[in-house]
Amino acid sequence: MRCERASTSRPTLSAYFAAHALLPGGWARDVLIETNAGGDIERLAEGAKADGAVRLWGPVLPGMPNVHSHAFQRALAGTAESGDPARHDTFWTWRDRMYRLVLTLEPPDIEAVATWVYLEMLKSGYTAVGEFHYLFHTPDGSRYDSPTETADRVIAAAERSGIGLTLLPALYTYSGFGQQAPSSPQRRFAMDVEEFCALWDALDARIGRNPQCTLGVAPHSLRAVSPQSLASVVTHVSRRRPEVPVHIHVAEQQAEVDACVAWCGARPVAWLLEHAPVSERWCLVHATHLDASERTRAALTGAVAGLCPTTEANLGDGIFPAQQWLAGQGRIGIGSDSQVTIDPAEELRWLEYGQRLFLQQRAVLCTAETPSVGGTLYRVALAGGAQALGRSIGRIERGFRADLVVLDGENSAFRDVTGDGLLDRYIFGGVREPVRDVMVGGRWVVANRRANGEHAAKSRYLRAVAHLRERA
Ligand code: NGQ
Ligand code: ZN
Repeated sequence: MRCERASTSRPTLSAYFAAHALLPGGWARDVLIETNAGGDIERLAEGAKADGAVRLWGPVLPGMPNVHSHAFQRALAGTAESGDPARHDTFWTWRDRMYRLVLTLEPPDIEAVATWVYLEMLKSGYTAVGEFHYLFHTPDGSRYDSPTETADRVIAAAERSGIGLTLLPALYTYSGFGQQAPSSPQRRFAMDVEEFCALWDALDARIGRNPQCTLGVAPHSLRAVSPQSLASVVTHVSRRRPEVPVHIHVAEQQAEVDACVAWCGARPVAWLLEHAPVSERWCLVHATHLDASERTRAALTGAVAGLCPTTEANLGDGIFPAQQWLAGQGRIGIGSDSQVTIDPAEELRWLEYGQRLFLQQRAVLCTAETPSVGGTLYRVALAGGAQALGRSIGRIERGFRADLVVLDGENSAFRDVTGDGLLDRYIFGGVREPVRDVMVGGRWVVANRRANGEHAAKSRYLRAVAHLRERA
């Protein structure tokens, strides 16, 4: 990935003027945002004059981080929705279908699908993504000449689209608790700790210091690693980079919880809290199944719960106890995971709706200080998302990346409303195409709803998907 460096001479600033912008201290009026050549916010003034600044077309939000993506699964979205009344369709039968897709993707397909998915993310208001990447080997399990072959494709896709990337290479060694041998389709990603650490080091060298891209690590799940391999990879990467984000799928399915209890006598989150240095650096993806003690203790670590409400609904995972989690100071980030939905507003809406349906209440995820549900959810997901992705994002503030989402000020939903009411309309108002323009790292990547290179990226995506269907 190209490294944008701030020039050592006086940086050229670009100036933008927003009538309304969501700043860390709250909604502000007449905000002048100046960005430097390195893509950071250099200056910020409230109650300012527009002067020569570019006027933005609507209310301005910090771009939303997407903490959990498997980009390639876009090719499966909407194709696995028929069932058989005679048998239960479950997460595990869906996973068999997903694995069939896994065995058809060649590196150019991985790049074409990811590029298009990242453009879709940008158009919907995500400005950064955590790509939980595990398709490292060839479809028959042999190794590519370059161990970073497929990760390079993900990096290239992020670079071409313009989205900020936290690459999360995944260690996947076993098919189940107690170090069960990987299944046949898992040959595409199964590897041991030694091979994984060499790969991680190669990626670390490849990415280097880059304001648009950073590296994390992802022990896939407690099912897929052993206590020793989990400890080894976390120690290895932390020695090189103590601040590195650690992401893990943790308690998504009840069957997974049951298998964990059968293996060690403890539930997965309880086991993890006992045996791993869970902290603010960690993102507990699909921490769906928590008992009261796990919930309280996990929230206190400062780890982010990585929630993907539309995927969790699609896969029949269960409902995360978001009300109690937030009441216990728990942190939350949102993700598009299997890409059945690529829209932060829809993830946040379903996070709230899951609680409403379960509790038979309204306006659940809000606080006395922030009575607006939209205002609460958007802020919570910005803070948790930025933390989980380990980059300076999620705030319109000096020194942070200039990642901005401009809502469509001409849409009637956003007229005659200010402050958090805008976020309630955005998330719950049934607004079609609410996002107009998107800036990432000081660069416009979506202008008037069109993403840079959208046409070519879409053709490449459609061609890739057609090939995949032929190969399936
Ligand atoms: C994944 N997806 O890594 O893509 C998983 C399925 C697995 C979700 N957990 C694979 N939603 O869990 O082994
Ligand atoms: Zn996942």
